[in-house]
Amino acid sequence: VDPRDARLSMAHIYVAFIALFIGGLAGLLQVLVRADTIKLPEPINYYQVLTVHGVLLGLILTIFFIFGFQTAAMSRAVGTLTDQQRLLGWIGFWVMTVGTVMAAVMVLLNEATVLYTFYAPLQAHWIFYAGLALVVIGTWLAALSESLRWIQWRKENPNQTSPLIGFMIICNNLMWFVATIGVATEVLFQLLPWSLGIVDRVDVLLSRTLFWSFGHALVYFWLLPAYMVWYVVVPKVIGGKIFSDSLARLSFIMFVLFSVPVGLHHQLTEPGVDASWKFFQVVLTMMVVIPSLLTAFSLFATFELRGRELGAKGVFSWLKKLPWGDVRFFAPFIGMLVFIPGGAGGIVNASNQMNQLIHNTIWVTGHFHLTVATAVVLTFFGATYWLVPHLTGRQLTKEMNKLGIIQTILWALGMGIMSISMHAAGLLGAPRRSSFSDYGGADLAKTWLSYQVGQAVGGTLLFIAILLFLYIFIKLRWSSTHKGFEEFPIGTVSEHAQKTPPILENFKLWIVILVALVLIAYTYPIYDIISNSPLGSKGYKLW
Ligand code: HAS
Repeated sequence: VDPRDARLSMAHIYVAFIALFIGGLAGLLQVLVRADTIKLPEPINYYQVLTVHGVLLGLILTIFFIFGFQTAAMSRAVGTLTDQQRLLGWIGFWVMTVGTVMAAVMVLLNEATVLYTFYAPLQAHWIFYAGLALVVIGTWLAALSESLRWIQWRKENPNQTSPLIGFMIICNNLMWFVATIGVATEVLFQLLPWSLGIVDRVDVLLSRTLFWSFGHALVYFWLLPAYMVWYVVVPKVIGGKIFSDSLARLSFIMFVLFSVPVGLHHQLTEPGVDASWKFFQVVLTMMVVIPSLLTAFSLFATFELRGRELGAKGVFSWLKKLPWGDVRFFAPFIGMLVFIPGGAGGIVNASNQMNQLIHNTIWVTGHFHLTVATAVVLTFFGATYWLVPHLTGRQLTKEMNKLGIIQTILWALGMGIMSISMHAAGLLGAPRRSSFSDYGGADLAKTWLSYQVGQAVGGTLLFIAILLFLYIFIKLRWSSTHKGFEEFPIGTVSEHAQKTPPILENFKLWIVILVALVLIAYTYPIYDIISNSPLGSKGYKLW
């Protein structure tokens, strides 16, 4: 990666890891409070800490890391950014950073204790919403800067298939542009005017619906960069080949099509939305499971083919041939493994009857700690171990590799203990997003206690793992003893794979289908919400 692009990428990564430290500390406080081990000193309250945790880890760590990673990957695989593209990237970075500081200050002042989902009726200071709006605008500029580089490549190489990781970044950015329209509408036309006192009331159902039209695509925006590492980087690290270029592209296109029109599966218990629309979006949710199943198939194939190439004969003996001692493989692999139960939990959540049981319980928190906080974040950690030395002219030494393996094991162990406890307590009815309470000595609440201790043990291990990760990061970034060269691994496609059909790169077609699906899935439900709004005859003047 060109050093000028590397600087832009690293700037994002610094902000991401500052967020990781503060957000992780907030997480530690939460598990300790829930287990009744500590009490927060006045005037700090539980929901304030929960908001710090969710916003910094769910939004800031992920968004900044993803744009840092994508900028570096675009520069490496497609080509160095032009000066204008890089300038746009820097403007995006600063707009996002200013927005983050505005939002973070309001949360720390307890003026925006609205959790990371921030929809009405919880209300924050307008500076928090303005900060979030800037973060979104900044991401658009960052995404545009990367996308322009890819468009330039297409012009310079007509009728050729673009580099796989570049194509994947375009898919992720396209999904992001479309997904953020809903949340930008909510922030600009509902939350900002409301918090500024320009309007007295906003429609809460509309606010939630607009949020979730973005909220589920957000989870795939987190996931797809991890998939980029799984599809493109891991095959190179293990010395194998990408199983199929077409299959990888097909799965990304399916994410583009089906990630946005599925938000209602977060609102299955919402009384104000007609069941038929929920059913329709649940069908689309099951469609968005398919690309993950394609991915699982493709990864198994990559691993097995490589193992066989190295002489494995038995049904599973290829597993033994994988490079278990290499953290660049080990961390993302553990992420993949954990994604199997995480994804299965998602299918449970999306099934209407089972959703009635788990909705708003701590089961859901367990689900997303397996998916985003393990499958995705462990992959990001694994990528950091080679990306940061690559970008800063250093090397992943044997000693750091070993520490990375220990860090991965600690993370998997901590998350395993915490998430299993969360799933179990959730099935017993323990609510999510609540501080410690014995609920007036209720018998049911007593059954949750041991699981809350489990969560505290897991959460403490996780905080230790964060400290170890940051130590490795600082060593890899600044220690002069690590000077050298580290590869940015990009795999090549297997010679047995079929040629990629050009239709997969026909974004005009995919955009038309995507817009049609979003319009079908949301036009009527939103019309229905507005026309039945409790704001009465002023229903159309919601903002
Ligand atoms: Fe989810 C709630 C449904 C995936 C994150 N989800 C959440 C929330 C978050 C989140 C943050 O339908 C909470 C939001 C809030 O605060 O309220 N989710 C799904 C479904 C999927 C899914 C159907 N979720 C994710 C991913 C996330 C994520 C990915 C983050 C990155 N989720 C829901 C629903 C709710 C929900 C409801 C709302 C619940 C409620 O009522 O509130 C699917 O996309 C999952 C498909 C995945 C698979 C797994 C494929 C496995 C692979 C690994 C292969 C492994 C290998 C290694 C090769 C089917 C690809 C193998 C090696 C060996 C040796 C074995």
